[in-house]
Amino acid sequence: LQQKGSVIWITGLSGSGKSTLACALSRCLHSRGKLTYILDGDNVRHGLNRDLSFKAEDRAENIRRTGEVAKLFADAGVICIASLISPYRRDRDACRALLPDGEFIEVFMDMPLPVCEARDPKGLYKLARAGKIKGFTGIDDPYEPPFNAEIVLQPKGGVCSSPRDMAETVMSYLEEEGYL
Ligand code: GGZ
Repeated sequence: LQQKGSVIWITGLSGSGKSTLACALSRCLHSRGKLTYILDGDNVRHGLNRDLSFKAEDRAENIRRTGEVAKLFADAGVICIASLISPYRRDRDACRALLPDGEFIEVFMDMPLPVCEARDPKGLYKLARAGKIKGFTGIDDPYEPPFNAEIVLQPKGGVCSSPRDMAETVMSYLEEEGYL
């Protein structure tokens, strides 16, 4: 097997484009002959983590389990793309610590809350503003941005990049750092 596994961990608010980037990135990697697997918070919460709520300790457990599974994929030589809000720095850093240096690549979707809230693809921000969802990240629950993410994606001059362009940015990083 030629491929070396790694974990690409995408963190950011709901509606920041994590899942979309994960799909676009996975497609780019496939076209380069790389094997990938996406662990998306929303999906993992329907199966493996369906017993977990959104209170802090359950979010921590959600991240911990997903990080352990991501590590298994990386051990098997797969590029595992994890896309979860993962709002707490400590939980993300614990996942990083599971992997050898250089095998955990943190991607921060640095999207302003108003942009995410305006997108509101599932109407969850609206419900959170109305008090119908309690403890919603960015509204009445914290999000701790990373201090040392390998890649930070943010709008340029107030304009958000397309998913494809964001995927290209990550691909350039992977290329330059010798992952491809
Ligand atoms: C944040 C919530 C909440 C609360 C439901 N806070 O954008 P989505 O809708 O489709 O994906 C979000 C998903 C978050 O799951 P994660 O596993 O990524 O979260 S964490 O890493 O914090 O454990 C959102 C929806 O679930 N959702 N309630 N209270 N997002």
